[in-house]
Amino acid sequence: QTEAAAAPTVAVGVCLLKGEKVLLGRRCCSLGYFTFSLPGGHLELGESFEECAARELKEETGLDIDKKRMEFLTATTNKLLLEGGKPCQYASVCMRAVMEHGDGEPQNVEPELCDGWDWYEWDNLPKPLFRPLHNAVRAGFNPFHA
Ligand code: 8DG
Ligand code: MG
Ligand code: MG
Repeated sequence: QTEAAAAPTVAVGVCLLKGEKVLLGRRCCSLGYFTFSLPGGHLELGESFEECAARELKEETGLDIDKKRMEFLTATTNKLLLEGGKPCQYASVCMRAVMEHGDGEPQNVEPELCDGWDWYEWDNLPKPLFRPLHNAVRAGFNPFHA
């Protein structure tokens, strides 16, 4: 986000499920450095949540999942926090898609931002989790039963 980020931002996280597992990647950018995060990013002007989820997934993993396969989950949050001393507000939306035969494997398209993608069981998530995901898990969120 730019200098004058006075307005709230909308963030979209994507729970990509494969069997009993969910896709996470370890971040290697400054925000949430070394934590495991869902693919995701910021909603762009004019985008639907489904379009944003499909675009971010494609940009970050190379996977082509049609926006029609993106399901809206009701696990939304709206948080005011400090980022580098500045107040930032994130409204976060969570989307879900289920991997199908022929979808291929995720690639690490943005190696400057992510160490790599892997599949993890929800009951055995890696640590530390990216803050928004950590908070959701602590609040009882589970994309397999949402
Ligand atoms: P973009 O420029 O591609 O739009 O964004 P990005 O570079 O992919 O951004 P990001 O840091 O991955 O995510 C954007 C913001 O969204 C980040 O500041 C934190 C917030 N965020 C949530 N929930 C989630 C989530 O589940 N996954 C991700 N990746 N970000 C999330 O509030
Ligand atoms: Mg992105
Ligand atoms: Mg991202």
